[in-house]
Amino acid sequence: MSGLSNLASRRLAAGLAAALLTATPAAFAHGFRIGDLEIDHPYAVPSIAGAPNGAAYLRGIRNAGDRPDRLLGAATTVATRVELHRMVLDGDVMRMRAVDAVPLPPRAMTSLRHGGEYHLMLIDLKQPLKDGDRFDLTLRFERAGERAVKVWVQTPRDATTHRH
Ligand SMILES: [Cu+2]
Repeated sequence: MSGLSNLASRRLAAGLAAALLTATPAAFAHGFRIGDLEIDHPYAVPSIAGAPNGAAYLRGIRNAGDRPDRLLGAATTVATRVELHRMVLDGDVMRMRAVDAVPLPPRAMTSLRHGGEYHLMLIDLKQPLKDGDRFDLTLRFERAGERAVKVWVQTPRDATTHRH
């Protein structure tokens, strides 16, 4: 298959997936459960050439229980370590700060989408992250314990450059 037709078919597949996602969100996203937590669609953006770090996100984590939980950290085979980062406004500049935990209030969905308040920073990538890749990530929760998830590398349509 030539590069062009491959690209065209990938675009078609992406467009089809987006259309199906809009129609039936649950069927075409991927998700995981542990205890009261529903982990919705872990994903990462392709890494920038030469960049030491990458970023991973989740569409959200829904705490369906009555008690608060917290995301305390994560580990992955593709990076030396993972940090929890929070975007904070410093004067009129958005900066990222490493935080100890991401709070997961009961009966609520907490978003960790790109461009949002929280994300996972993949420190010291061992390999570049390319569109279509999958990698393993283990999330560690204060109450629910540990859960291994699969992260999908993809380019969001509204992707912005993430610099560190
Ligand atoms: Cu960050």
